[in-house]
Amino acid sequence: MGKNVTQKIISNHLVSGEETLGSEVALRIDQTITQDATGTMAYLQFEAMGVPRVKTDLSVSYVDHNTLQYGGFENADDHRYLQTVASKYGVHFSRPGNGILHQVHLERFGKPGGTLLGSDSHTPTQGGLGMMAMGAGGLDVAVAMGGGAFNITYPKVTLVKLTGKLQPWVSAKDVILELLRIMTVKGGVGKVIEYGGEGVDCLTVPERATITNMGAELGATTSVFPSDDKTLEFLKAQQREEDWIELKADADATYDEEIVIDLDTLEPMIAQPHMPDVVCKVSEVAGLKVDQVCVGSCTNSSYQDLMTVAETFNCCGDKVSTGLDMTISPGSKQVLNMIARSGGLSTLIEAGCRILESSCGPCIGNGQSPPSGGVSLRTFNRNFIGRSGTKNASVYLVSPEVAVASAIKGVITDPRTLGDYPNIEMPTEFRVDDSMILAPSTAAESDSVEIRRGPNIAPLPIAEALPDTLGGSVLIKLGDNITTDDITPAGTWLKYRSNVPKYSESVFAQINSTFHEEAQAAGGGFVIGGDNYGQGSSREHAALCPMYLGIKAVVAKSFARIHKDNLVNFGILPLTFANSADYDAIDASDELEFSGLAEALRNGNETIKVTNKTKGTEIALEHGYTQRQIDTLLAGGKLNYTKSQAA
Ligand code: MIC
Ligand code: SF4
Repeated sequence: MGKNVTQKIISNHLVSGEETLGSEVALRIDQTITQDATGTMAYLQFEAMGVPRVKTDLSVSYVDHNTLQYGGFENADDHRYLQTVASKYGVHFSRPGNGILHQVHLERFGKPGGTLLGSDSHTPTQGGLGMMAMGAGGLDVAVAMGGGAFNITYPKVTLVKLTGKLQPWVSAKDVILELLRIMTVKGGVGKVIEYGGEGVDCLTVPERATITNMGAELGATTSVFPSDDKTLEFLKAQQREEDWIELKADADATYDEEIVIDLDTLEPMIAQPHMPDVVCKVSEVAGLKVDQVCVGSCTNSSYQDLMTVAETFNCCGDKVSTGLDMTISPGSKQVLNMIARSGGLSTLIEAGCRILESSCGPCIGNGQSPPSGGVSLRTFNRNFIGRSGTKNASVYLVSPEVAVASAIKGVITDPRTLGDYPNIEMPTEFRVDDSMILAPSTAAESDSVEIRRGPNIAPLPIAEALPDTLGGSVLIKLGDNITTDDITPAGTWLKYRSNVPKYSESVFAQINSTFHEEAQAAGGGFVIGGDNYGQGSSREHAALCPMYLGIKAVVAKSFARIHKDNLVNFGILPLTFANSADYDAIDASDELEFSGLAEALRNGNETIKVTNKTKGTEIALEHGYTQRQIDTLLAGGKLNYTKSQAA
């Protein structure tokens, strides 16, 4: 039987496991990427593993998140640590200013048919090149750098069939917003989203990458496009033709599910506050006054995106409305340089845009927090409450076309009302200059490279082996779709990513500012969640910091994939209600006890019982762990487990 693109890549990288739906497979990882906000932990963990050099084909460490943090040495120390540790262990280092990891990796390194593991949830961006690229916690990436396989549940493959052709002023962002409307933020869990159909032909690689990037918001394992002539065109334009292979689904390939999106009739779409799946047509909310427009992020900061914005100002001879602020963050140095040379940058400056660095910037809450109660339109991928830094702001997610139309008019505007579409083509030649990517030391030189650590780099906390009895109280009870930004916020906290004791003060701080003190005073305890607990970012801090505070288990209706893996990696038990109605049978402050826990896991029991001592009831929980996850939990997390395996 024929195979689809996903199945082909999995087969070519299979280390162990059965290629059947739902079984755990271990995959060989060709490349890894990290960014500074998750990278310091990944490299501290890599160091703790004691492997002398990375064993991947290519590993790259990017600095793009905390590039401009105000008030202290922390970020600069982190950057210095990252640069030295990369050089020592054989990792390429992309300097601050070179751009956002996903954009730069697409330009310079991603390879069709390969596998990539990244400590960032938007790693699937490289699916735009036909790569199987997955987000994971830093520890999983560290293990992959050490040559270890990455485990996934053999996914369902959903075919998203694109028919027709994008119409003027409608772009790739609208495709993924429409898919989010259809599938919701948990619709992709356990699935790979594979794109096909004739509509694929009208999309350039950067456009495809916008779509696969935001597949992260569906909760999908990853998203992937075929590798075709368009892929070859892009790689040629990046002077990397030799990286191309053709990769297409066989004619008789089958899929577990099929969704059709008709590009001919697709309209400009918008995600409303405060979730990426609260999507409607722009025309339905047109006219709403806007206070801020931000263009950029790993979703929409390519040359084509920014030139579309510039040319729209140009054609209409217009400026940014006096009622709002507009910022532009180019995705990479290459993009910034090219819009500068083509005159686009000057158009943007003349129009009144504020030009920011090539980095994540406002997307991760570094600057540009909207005014109180303000409306912010962003070409980004996440609009979770508070992520912008202003809790009562309303953040909308849109395409660059909608962003510029609204910036000109001062209110949310359907760009189709503007006139002729500029229709920017992908360049046939990009300006290639890798001088901001530093090659590592050679193996022979590596001994003489000194790793430099500042005081912000705190030692790694390590979990303890799982005891047989776990007791304590419910420290917090939460609803559905709790994000990792709710658990460990970014913004002003970001500079403590290498300092777990300090960063742990942020845990659930947006919900209860004294949570960390209460947790520590109680000697730890439990968290209760609803559906899709831990969605959003891959930050393992959302497990590591709760572990540091003594959280022993999270009981929820369901979990997001990366976060569930991160909990296991740090020795916290993710458990689900056998009967979701039992969510109502546990309240905050209830005393819970698990007895015979380790024993039950060792014996392969599929159900675990927890006693609610306050209510005098017993509740059945499920875990769905694989043997590897059980061994990891029993050992007290992945670092302990990996070390014991190596020994
Ligand atoms: C994000 O978009 O939330 C981040 C910051 O890029 C994260 C990683 C992180 O928390 O450091 C992600 O998406 O994984
Ligand atoms: Fe950076 Fe935002 Fe992309 Fe995360 S989503 S990698 S913060 S640009």
